[in-house]
Amino acid sequence: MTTHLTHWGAFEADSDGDRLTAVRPWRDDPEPMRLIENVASAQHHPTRVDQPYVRRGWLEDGPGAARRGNDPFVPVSWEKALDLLAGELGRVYREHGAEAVYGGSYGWASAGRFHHAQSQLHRFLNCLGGYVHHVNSYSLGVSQVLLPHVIGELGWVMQAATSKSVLAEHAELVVAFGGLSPKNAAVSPGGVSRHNVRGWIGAARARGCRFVSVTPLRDDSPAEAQAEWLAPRPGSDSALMLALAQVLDAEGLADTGFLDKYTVGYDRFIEYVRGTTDGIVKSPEWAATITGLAAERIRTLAREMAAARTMVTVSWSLQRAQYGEQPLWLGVVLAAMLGQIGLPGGGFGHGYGSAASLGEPARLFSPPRLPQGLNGVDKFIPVARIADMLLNPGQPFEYNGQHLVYPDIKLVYWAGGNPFHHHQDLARLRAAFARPDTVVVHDPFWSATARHADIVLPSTMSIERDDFGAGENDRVFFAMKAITRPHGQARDDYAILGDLADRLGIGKDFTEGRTVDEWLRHLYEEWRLHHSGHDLPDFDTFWASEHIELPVPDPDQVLGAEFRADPDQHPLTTPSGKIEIFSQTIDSFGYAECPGHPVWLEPEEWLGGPAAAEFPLQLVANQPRTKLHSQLDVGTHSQSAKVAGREPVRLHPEDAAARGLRDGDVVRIVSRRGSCLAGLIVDDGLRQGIAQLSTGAWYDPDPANPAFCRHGNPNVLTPDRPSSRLAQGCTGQLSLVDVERYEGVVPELAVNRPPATAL
Ligand SMILES: Nc1nc2c(c(=O)[nH]1)N[C@H]1C(S)=C(S)[C@@H](COP(=O)(O)OP(=O)(O)OC[C@H]3O[C@@H](n4cnc5c(=O)[nH]c(N)nc54)[C@H](O)[C@@H]3O)O[C@H]1N2
Ligand SMILES: Nc1nc2c(c(=O)[nH]1)N[C@H]1C(S)=C(S)[C@@H](COP(=O)(O)OP(=O)(O)OC[C@H]3O[C@@H](n4cnc5c(=O)[nH]c(N)nc54)[C@H](O)[C@@H]3O)O[C@H]1N2
Ligand SMILES: [Mo]
Repeated sequence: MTTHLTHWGAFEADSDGDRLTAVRPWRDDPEPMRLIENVASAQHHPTRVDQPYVRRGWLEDGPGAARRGNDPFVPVSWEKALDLLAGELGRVYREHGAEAVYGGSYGWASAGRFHHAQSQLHRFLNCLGGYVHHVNSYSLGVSQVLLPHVIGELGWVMQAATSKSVLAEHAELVVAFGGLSPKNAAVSPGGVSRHNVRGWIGAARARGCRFVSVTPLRDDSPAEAQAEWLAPRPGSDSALMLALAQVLDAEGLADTGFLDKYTVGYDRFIEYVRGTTDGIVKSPEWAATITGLAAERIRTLAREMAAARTMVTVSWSLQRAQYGEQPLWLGVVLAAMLGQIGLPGGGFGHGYGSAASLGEPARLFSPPRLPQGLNGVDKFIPVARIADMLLNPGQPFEYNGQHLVYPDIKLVYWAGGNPFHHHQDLARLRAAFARPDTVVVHDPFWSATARHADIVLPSTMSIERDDFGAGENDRVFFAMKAITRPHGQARDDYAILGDLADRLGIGKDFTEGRTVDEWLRHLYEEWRLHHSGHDLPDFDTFWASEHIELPVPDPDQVLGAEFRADPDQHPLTTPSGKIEIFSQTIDSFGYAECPGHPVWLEPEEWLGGPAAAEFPLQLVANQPRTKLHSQLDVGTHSQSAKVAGREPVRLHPEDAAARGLRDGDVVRIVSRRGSCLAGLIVDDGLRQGIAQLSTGAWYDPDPANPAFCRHGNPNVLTPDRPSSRLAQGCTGQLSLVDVERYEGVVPELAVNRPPATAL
C-alpha cells in the first residue's frame, strides 16, 4: 500500500507495478472525494501519450505553423525528438533572443513539489537566458492586482484568513457572495489532506449560525449550511452590495468609529452611494431593478448583517468576470462598514467556498521547493493576455498603471498546463497559436494543447515518480513514492529537460549533477537544516513514514486582528497603511472601468443588458464537480457525469420548456464567439435564465470549424475580454448564450482517442 497526494485529496493504493489495483481514500480524510477514482481509470487510457511525437508538417518543412492543429503526428524516438528540440531552442535563442520565447506555461500540473512541471520548465529556461513570463493566475487575476491597493497582498489575505475553526465557533451570519461550493472547497493547489468544508459549516450551523448563499445555483452551498438562497442576476453583485451599504449608511448602522480609525476615502465613496455625485441613490429599490431581488429583502439583510457577527465572503468566481474588481472591492468595503474586521467570526474572507486552503491556519513554514533561478528577461504579460500577445506583437497595452508592449514570440513552451482548456474564445486562441514558429508541449495526455503543438513529449503522471508535497496552507507533508512504472515511454519532466540541457551545454546548471532521489534528499535536508529546532526527522525517516505534520503556530487565527489591535504598529501594506475605500493610486490611472472607488458598472454580457435580446441566457462556466479543470476527463468519475457523451449543461425547467427541451437531449449552445454541444439536465436549482456548463470537457473542435466544440467545452463560447485595464484578469465565468435542440446527426467525439498519426 502506498499513499499518494493529488490536488483533490490523498488516497491509498495497491498496485501490480503497472496499474493501480485498488484505490481507497486516505484513512484520515473525513470527507473524501470521488475525484480520486479518475486517476487509476485514466492512467492507461488510449489518450495517454505513449512516446514522443513531432507534427508531420513541422518535421518535413521545419519551423512554421501551417496546418498546426490539423496535421498528423509522427512518432519519433526520444533521441530524435530531443535532438530536434535542442536544435530549435538553439536557433530561436540565437536568432531572436530569450524575449522570443514564451515560457509562461500556466497551469496546475500535478501535486508533488519537486516535479512541479512549471517550476521545472522555468528553471530550465532560466538556465538558457530566460523567457517572457506571465504574472497572476486565471484563478485570481483581479484579486492579485486589486487587493494590494485596497487591503493587502493576496498572499496575506489567503494565508492569514480567519480560520474555519473560528468561523465554526463565532460566526453568527455568513453572507457568501458566490456561495460556499463544497466541490470547489475540496481542492487546493498542491493537495488537500483532511477535507473539512462540510465539517466547519455543519458545526457553525449546529451552533445557530445562519448562511446566506448569494448565487445563481442552489447547490453552490452544501446541505449542511441550510442556507437561504438569494439569486441575483449574475454580474450584478456590486449593485446589491452598494444597496446594502446604502441601508447601513441611511439607518446609522455603519460603524463610523471603525471607518475613521482604520480606513481612508469613505467620504468619497459614501457620496456616490447617497447619489450626491451622480444623482442616483443606491437604494434597495434601485438595486432591485438591477439584481432582480426584492428590495425589502436587501434592506432586511443589511440590518441582519449589522446586528450579528457577520462574515462577508466573496468567492473567486466573482472577480473572474468583466469589472470583477468591483464586487471584490465592495466585499471589503461592506466588511469595513460593519466594523468587524479583526474580530473572531466577522470581517472579510475571500473564497471559503473556492478552495480548501482558505481558512486553513498558516503554517510556520512551507515545504521545500525547487529553486527556479533568475529570469534574464523582464518582459511579461498578465496571464490571460496570451492570445492578445501572440496576435499583436509590438503593440502597446495597459496593466495596473503601466504602459507595456507585447513581445514577438517565436517559440511557445508549455509543461503542466492546458491553455486550450483555460483560455477564453478558443477559436481566437487557435488563430493565435498559428503565429509562433514552434510550439512545444509536455503532457501525460493528448490534451487539446498537445494536439495544437509541433513537438509533444510524454510526461509521467505523479503516481509514476517519487516526490513529496503538501497543499497550500495544508499541514500534512506527504512522502509520495512512485506507485507504478511509467506508462509507455513517458519520462519525468525533469529527465526530459535534463537531457535537453545536456544537449544545450547547460546540463550542470540545470541538474547540478543530481538524480531525482538526490534532489529530494538535498532539498529536504537543506530545508530541515534551515528549520532546525523544529524537530523534523531526517530524510530517510521522513521517506519511510507516510507523512509528517508541519507546525501551525495559531490554529485559530483572525484576519486583521493585529491591525485592529494596533494599526500604527501593524499597518496594512496599502499605500496609506489602512483599508482604502477610495484609492488615490487606482484613481490616478484614469481607468473609467475601474475608478478610484468601487461602483456599479453594467457588464456587456448580462441578463439586464441589451445583448440579452439576442442571447437570452447567462452562461455560468464554473469549475467542474467531477474533475479538476480538464485533468483526467477520461477517468470513470468524470465520464459518469456526461449526458449522451457530452458535458452536462443545466437549465431551469421553464427555460427548457420554452425551448421544447427535455432531460437527456443533446443541445447546441451558441454565443457570439462560437457554439458547442452539451447534454441537457433540467434542474430547478438554478435561477431562471441561467445555463450552467462547467469547464473541463476536452476541446473537440469540428475539423472544419474550430469555433464549434462537439464535446461541451464552454470556452468556445466565452469572450476573451479582460476584467479591466487595471488587472487584465480572466473573465471566463460569465457570458451570454442561447440553447437549442441539436437537430443534426450527433457527431462522434474524436478527443477520446489519440490524434491521427503518420509514419
Ligand atoms: N470559462 C472559464 N474558463 C476558466 C475558468 C472559469 O472559471 N471559466 N477558470 C480558470 C481557472 S481558475 C484555472 S486555474 C484554469 C485551469 O487551467 P489549467 O491549470 O491549465 O488546467 P488543467 O486541466 O489543470 O491543466 C493541467 C495540464 O497539465 C497536465 N499535467 C498534469 N501533470 C503533469 C506533469 O507532471 N507534467 C506535465 N508536463 N503535465 C502535467 C494535465 O494533463 C493537464 O493537461 O482554467 C481557467 N479557465
Ligand atoms: N471540483 C473542483 N474544484 C475546484 C476546481 C475544479 O476544477 N474542480 N478548480 C479550483 C480552482 S483552480 C479555482 S480557481 C477555484 C475557483 O473557485 P470559484 O471561482 O469560487 O469557483 P467557480 O466554480 O468558478 O464559481 C463558483 C460559483 O460562483 C457562482 N457565480 C458565478 N457568477 C456569479 C455572479 O456574478 N454572482 C454570484 N453571486 N455568483 C456567481 C456560480 O454559481 C459558481 O458555481 O475552484 C477550485 N476548486
Ligand atoms: Mo483556478
